[in-house]
Amino acid sequence: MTKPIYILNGPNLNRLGRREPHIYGTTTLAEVEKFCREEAGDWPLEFRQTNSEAQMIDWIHEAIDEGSGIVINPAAFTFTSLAMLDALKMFEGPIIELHISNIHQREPLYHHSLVSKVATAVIAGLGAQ
Ligand code: CA2
Repeated sequence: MTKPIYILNGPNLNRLGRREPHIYGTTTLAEVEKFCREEAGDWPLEFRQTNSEAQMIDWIHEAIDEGSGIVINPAAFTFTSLAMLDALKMFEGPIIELHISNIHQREPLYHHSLVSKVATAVIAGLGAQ
């Protein structure tokens, strides 16, 4: 059985496309999910968003048991959550850290990602695409 890729979206990303379009664009998270499913074809996806750190950690645990890969936009948890970092460290497959904006072009508090330490690759600044 093909194991799903977990596409995990962190806090406030449910508001995507509705606020700060100059930074995050006008594409909604529902549209991002649609693009991902079109791209994935028959490959199963678990596409999720949460505003809760505990929920995000529980989903990473689920991915450890059942997933083939993780694509994660941890949003603000990127910079704050050692608990999420510890959970990601347990995942044995590829982890893609993704940010819609280029965090390195932004204010200094957005520059130091904890997640990058465990990410296989990092995508930042390509917008919803
Ligand atoms: O660029 C990204 O994808 C970020 O992960 C977004 C986070 C920010 O903390 C990271 O530095 C970079 C913030 C997400 C806020 O989501 C919004 C969605 C719609 C409108 C405003 C904010």
